[in-house]
Amino acid sequence: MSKKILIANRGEIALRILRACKELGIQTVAVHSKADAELMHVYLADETVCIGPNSPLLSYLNVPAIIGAAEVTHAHAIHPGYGFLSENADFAEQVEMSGFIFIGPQSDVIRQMGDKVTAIELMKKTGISTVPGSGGALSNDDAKNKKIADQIGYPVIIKAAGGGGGRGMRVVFEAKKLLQEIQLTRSEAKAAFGNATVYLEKFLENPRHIEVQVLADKQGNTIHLGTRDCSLQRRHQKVIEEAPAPHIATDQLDRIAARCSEACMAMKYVGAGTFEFLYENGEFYFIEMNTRIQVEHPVSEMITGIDIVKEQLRIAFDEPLSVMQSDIHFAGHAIECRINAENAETFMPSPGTIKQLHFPGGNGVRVESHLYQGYVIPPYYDSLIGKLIVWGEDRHSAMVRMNNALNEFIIEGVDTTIPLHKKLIDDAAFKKGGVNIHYLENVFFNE
Ligand code: MV4
Repeated sequence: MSKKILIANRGEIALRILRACKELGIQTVAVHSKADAELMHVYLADETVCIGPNSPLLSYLNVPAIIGAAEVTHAHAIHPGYGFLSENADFAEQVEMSGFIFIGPQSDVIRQMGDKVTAIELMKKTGISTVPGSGGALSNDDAKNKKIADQIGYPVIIKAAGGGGGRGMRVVFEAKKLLQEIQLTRSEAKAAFGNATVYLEKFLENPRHIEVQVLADKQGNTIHLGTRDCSLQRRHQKVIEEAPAPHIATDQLDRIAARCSEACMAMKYVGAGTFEFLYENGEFYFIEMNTRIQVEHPVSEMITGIDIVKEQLRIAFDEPLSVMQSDIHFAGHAIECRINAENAETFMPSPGTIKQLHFPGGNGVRVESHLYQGYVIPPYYDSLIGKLIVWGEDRHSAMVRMNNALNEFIIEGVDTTIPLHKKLIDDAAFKKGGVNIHYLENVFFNE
C-alpha cells in the first residue's frame, strides 16, 4: 500500500516535510490558505487543497477544514510541522479519532507536556533535575506561598501552567510584591490560557538555554541527538542556534542527553521531542518539553547525519528507528541563522516580492527555504523565510563558513535579517561562545 501524508503547515517546514516524504516514496497532500497557492511545496505536492482564506485562524488553525482535506484526499497521516496545531492536544485527538495518524506523540502526552506543572512532575519522577521551586501548583494559601518563596530565596519567577515559550510569567524580586504578582499572573493566565494554575521557581538570572533532541519509536527504542544551544534570542524568538552547546564538557553533555533518552523510555514517549533546560553555574535545570519538530532541528541533523523528519515518518508508520544510539557518531559543529523578512534593525516585518535571489553553497552549507525568484511573501504569517545552516569540523570552521555563506546570500526586494547575522558572526562574545539568554537584548542591542 502506498502511503499518503497531509502536510498541515506552510513555508520552509512544509517544504522540508515534503522533501522527506519524497525520499521515502510517500505521496503528499499540501493544504494551503488562499494567499499561499504559490508556495513552493504546493507546486511540488502530489495533491493540493485550499483550506480557507488568508487568516491563519480560518486556514492553518481550521481543524474541520484540515481533517476534511485528509478525508477527501484519503491521506493516512497528518504532519503538523511546528507552530499552528503542532502542540494542540485536541487537534491530535481529533486526528486520531477521525482514523488518521497524527505525526507526533499521542494526544494525552501532548496534553501532559502542555501542562508545565505536570511536565515538571513527570521529569522529577524520571530523575531529571528541575529548577528549585514550588514542586507543583501554588495553592491559594498566602502564608504558605510566602513561606515557599522565602525558602527558595528571591528572586523567584511565577509561571502559568498553561504557558510556555515565555508566555505567562512574572519575576518577583522582593517578598512584599509576591502575593500581588501571583494574583496578576493567575488572572492573566486565566484570560490567556483558560487555566489559572501557576507555579513558582527560583529565578535564574543569567542562564543559557540548552535543549536535547530525542527520538522514540513505538517499539520502545529511544535515542538522543545531543544538545543545541539556543541562547541567542530576542523577545523569546531564537535568532541563532548551534550544536553541540559550546564550552561544556562533552561528558556532561552526554550525561544530560542520555538522561533525556532514558526519560523517554520510562514515559514510553513516541516521536520527536525536545527537552528544554536552563544551564547556570555548571548545572542543567529542566523547564519544559516540546512535543513537535522544532525550527532548529537541522543543527542536530548536521552533527549526527540523522534525518529527523524521516525518522518521524518511520515512527508514525510503526517502523523502528533506523539507528541505535551506538550507531550515532557526533561529528563537528553546526550553526543555524534564522532569516526573517524583517528590517535587521527595527524588526519591522517586510513582506513583498523577491526580486533577486541567490543561495550560498559549497561544502557544509545547507539552505532550508521555500523562496524562489518572483515569490511574493504574504503579510499574514510568521516572517521566517529561510534558515542558513552550516557544518564545520569545529566551531571556528563553522563560523568561517557561516560568514562566507552570509556574504554569498542575495535576497533583493524585501528587508531581511541577514545584515544582523553578519554582525553577530563578527561579534567578539558570540565568537567566543557560551553567551547567556540576555546577551542579545541587553548587551548586543542594549535594549
Ligand atoms: C526561566 C528563567 C529564569 N529562571 N525560569 C522563558 C521562556 C520559557 N521557556 C522559560 N523562560 C524562562 N524561564 C527560571 N526559573 C528565564 C526564562 C527566560 C528565557 C529562557 C529561555 C530563553 C530565553 C529566555 C528569555 C527570558 C527569560
